Amino acid sequence: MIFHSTYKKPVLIVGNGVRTSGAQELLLEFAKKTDIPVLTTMNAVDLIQDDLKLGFIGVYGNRVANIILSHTDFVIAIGARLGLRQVGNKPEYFAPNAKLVRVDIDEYELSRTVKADEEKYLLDAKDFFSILLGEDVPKFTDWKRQCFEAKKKLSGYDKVVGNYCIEKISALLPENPIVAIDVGQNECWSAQSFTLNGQKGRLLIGGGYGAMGCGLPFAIGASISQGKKTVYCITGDGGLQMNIQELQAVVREQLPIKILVINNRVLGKISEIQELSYDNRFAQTTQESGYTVPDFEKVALAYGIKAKTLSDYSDLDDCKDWLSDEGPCLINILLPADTKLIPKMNWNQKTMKPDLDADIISQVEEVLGK
Ligand SMILES: Cc1ncc(C[n+]2csc(CCOP(=O)(O)OP(=O)(O)O)c2C)c(N)n1
Repeated sequence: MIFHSTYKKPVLIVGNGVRTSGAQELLLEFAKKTDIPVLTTMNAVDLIQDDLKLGFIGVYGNRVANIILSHTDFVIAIGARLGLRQVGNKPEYFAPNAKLVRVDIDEYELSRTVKADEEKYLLDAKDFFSILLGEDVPKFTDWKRQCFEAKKKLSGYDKVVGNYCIEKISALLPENPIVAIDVGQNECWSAQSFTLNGQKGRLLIGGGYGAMGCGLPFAIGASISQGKKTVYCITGDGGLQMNIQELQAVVREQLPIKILVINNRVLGKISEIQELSYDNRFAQTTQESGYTVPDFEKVALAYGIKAKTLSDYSDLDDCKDWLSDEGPCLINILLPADTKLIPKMNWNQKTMKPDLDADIISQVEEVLGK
């Protein structure tokens, strides 16, 4: 028996293991049957859409997802590593009031302890969902409603230009797009703010590997594996420069890959840390400190790929046709160099930066506390 009647505010945390085990349908069936709120890891943001989507947990996660975690009394983590990026470096602040159940097929991951009294199941996610579906689990409709009310209250917060840019891109893509994403701020903005149209779209995220430069090769592999299907590639300027020679593979193989460069002309994820945590001591991350970018439009044109530079993401409407035609393209979207990635979990605390108004936080706490 996994569920006990004492639990009033349970959540699932699902990781990409749920997809690799082929358990997505079972997850949806269980979530709909029980109304248990579902949170995801960053790698698994594309598992849950529409009226079930609350967001992802962790260091750069959606604030509402992390706040819900602090209110829950029961967490079942399935196919989710629960590593440092998800838990933070103070495990006692991770779901502090909750009993934790962890399900994984990787014995090594389960050999780590997140909470002293956690319950572990060395099981395939599909098998575990079959067990859950066989149990007599009550419905948690009120708790789910509270979670979505909290999400609504926070919906106007924690957005910067990178998030708006991703929202704009996702609004222009067709149903069920395949989107390959690089590493850095662009990756986190995508995870935070991409809305997939349809249930079968994919956001391919390298996640824990942190392999800058993966975006374009990821897109090439995804396109070829799907019979040269259209794939959208979201990348930073630094990531693109790491494997820029693969533009030739796009041309040679005639792949309809649409490259969207989120170009802030800095190695943003790192320059931001150097600014905020190292007293503005930039090193090889900004123009003044030894990092520069080429004119990506000209580079793409030299490879024979049509390209355009946009000084504002809102001009993306002008590229609508390019996003749906048969050929490759590169759209170089300029963002301010000082764009920040928010919110971010405070390493030694249970809160996220920036602090929000005490009033909105207490409203959210009240909604979830009822
Ligand atoms: C191969 C590799 N080198 C370095 C890093 C460390 N790193 C992570 S994000 C990042 C900056 C990425 O810059 P950019 O591609 O311009 O994206 P942005 O963060 O500005 O969106 C760096 C250097 C890494 N993850 N992988």
